[in-house]
Amino acid sequence: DRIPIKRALVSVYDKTGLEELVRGLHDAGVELVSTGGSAALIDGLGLPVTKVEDLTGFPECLDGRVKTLHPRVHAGILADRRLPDHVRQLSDLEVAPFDLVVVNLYPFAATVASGAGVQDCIEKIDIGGPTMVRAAAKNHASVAIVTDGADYAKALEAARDGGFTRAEREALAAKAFVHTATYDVQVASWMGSVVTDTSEGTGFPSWVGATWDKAAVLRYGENPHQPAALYRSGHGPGGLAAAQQLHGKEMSYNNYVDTDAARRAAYDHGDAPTVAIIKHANPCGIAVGADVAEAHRRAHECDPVSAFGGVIATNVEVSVEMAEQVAEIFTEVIVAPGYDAGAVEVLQGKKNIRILVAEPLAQGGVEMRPISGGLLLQHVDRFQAASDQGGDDPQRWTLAAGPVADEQTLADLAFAWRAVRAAKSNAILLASGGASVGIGMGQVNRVDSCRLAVTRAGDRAAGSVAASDAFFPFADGPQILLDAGVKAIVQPGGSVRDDETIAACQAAGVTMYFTGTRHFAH
Ligand code: 93A
Repeated sequence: DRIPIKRALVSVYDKTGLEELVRGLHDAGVELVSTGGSAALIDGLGLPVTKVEDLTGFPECLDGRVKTLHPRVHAGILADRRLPDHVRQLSDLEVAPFDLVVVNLYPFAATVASGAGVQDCIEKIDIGGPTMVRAAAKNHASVAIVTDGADYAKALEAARDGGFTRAEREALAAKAFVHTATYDVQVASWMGSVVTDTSEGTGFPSWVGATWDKAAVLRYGENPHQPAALYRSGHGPGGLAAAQQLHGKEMSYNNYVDTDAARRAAYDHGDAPTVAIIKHANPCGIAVGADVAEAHRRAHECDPVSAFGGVIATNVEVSVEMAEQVAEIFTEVIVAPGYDAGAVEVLQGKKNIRILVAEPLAQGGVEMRPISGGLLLQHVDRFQAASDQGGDDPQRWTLAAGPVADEQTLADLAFAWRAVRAAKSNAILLASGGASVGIGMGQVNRVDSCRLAVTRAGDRAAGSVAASDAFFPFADGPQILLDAGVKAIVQPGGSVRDDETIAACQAAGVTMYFTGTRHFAH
């Protein structure tokens, strides 16, 4: 699956190592095509080179903004040579394909860091470069993409040895997409802090509006002195941002935060009717039930004091029976994928409750969190992450102490393990019969979370099971659970002091499973 390198497109801003690369490519019989500055350097070495302008028949223009943005370049990169039709079209159009693309981008981040002015920074936003990089990476079946000088030696070796293998081209393509994604995040976060648009009174950066659609100006943010708005992603599933409100006051910023957390918690238990009650983005009760009304009763029982003024989410339609229960309790928001006939009318009896319909939570995706001067992106945490060490499926857990759990205990452990990640770390969740009975969360050490969970559970701690979102670093936390009468524990394991926790469980005759995988939520 090697593809011989016969023709290479070279367009690099940073010319470090370029001489050695192009000499080597030339010696290996590779034809070179290149942009202005890069072509001049190659020409200066006395090597034959085709200028992109000569290839396209179109001059580099607009101060270099348009150099390689031309179909003669991009058809040569994007043709999938496994497809006879692509090969035929190239030949009809008299476009020769590229086997190798070598690009490094305008130094945007370094220009910003040098203190350059806004316009200079804008000129350093590379457009043609990432376009070539992404095109070549997409078409890695036919083309190898090199974006890093550290890979030049490999490229030379490949040119001499019949080309890169498919696996090598794939790895280079993945690296290239990371490179362009990082680059765009640098641009986006710089624009966010520099190019601000205060015309709408919110003081939000204009790129926000370029990326998302403004859906509502909120009364205020987390506090009354913070201007706030809701933006909706123009792509993908609508989610909470596109929820329909059937009743009640306007949604507030904090309502959205809590409702989002509630939905996450409610959609973690598969098809089982599930109810999560959230306050300040943390659960004060999560339960599954034979029906949604039962799930709600049991979620509410976990911590009725905290559930006052809470946000309720379900993963199934709200029944009239559940609506009657909710109508008894002061509730800020209820969100569900739908409502049985008559349920909305019952809820509407409460003037202030916000009633939302939102499509089921889509799993997966990417989430963002801004930090000062930047933006963090990550894939959303998900279940069933089977790893070499274990996974979320109880079948993959390792028995670390005590007897094998009976079916009911294992089901409770599985529920607790799924529910615990709805609480902010450090999180300890006690459960019994598919309902949380005590949750300790958001503490800066795991011992306090254990204490909190046990205190909240009261006499329900005895005979319950416990889940910990990450491993116990010491046996002190588990000892609190054991002293309270917890009958089984599930946790990731992996601490250097696991043996102390195992010994404590053994001494108490309590079952403990290791999942080998953790679910922090900060
Ligand atoms: O201004 S651009 O965004 N427009 C383009 O069409 C284009 N094509 C290549 N920048 C473009 N490039 C970039 O030029 C490459 O990413 C590379 O960083 C640089 C190489 O230019 P030269 O070979 O003239 O030094």
